[in-house]
Amino acid sequence: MATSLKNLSDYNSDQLPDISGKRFGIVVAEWNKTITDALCKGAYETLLTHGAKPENIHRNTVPGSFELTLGSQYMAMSNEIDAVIALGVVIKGETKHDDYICHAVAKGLTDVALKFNKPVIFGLVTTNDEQQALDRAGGKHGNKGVEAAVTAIQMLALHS
Ligand code: DLZ
Repeated sequence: MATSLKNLSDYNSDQLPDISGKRFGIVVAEWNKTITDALCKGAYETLLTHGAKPENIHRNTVPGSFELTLGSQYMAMSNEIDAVIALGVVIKGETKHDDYICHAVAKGLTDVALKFNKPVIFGLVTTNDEQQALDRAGGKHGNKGVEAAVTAIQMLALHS
């Protein structure tokens, strides 16, 4: 199979390729729902801004970030999805749960991407407290959902 590879650095957020025919899956964790909804809104609107059709953007929710891996696999295994964006917020607590979840999700999403040879974007916000998460979900540090969507578009452009 012939593959034309381009450099990721050929693209920036103002010069993204046409995605009008691309199909996206957004998987959103319900823990910290207000914040993950803001990430999802950022990702969804970014895809629309860059030409994706609303009917080509599919959204699924999963209970918590730990479930993002399997939720993403369900999306990635579909022939009707070209790229998956996984969104969650993990806030540090008194125990090491955050470490376990974040490592599992990072490894899991990597495995899904390689298994299905599709972009599966790691849109997990991992912070020490809720304010830091809000700052990254449309606050003073931007919106990681937007970044995740741009990354998905960039990755799709690498493999045409
Ligand atoms: C259990 C748990 C905890 C303590 N914290 C978070 C969190 O900050 N963010 C998140 O998305 N999910 C959390 N969860 C839930 C786990 O991701 C998972 O849903 C449960 O352990 C069930 O597998």
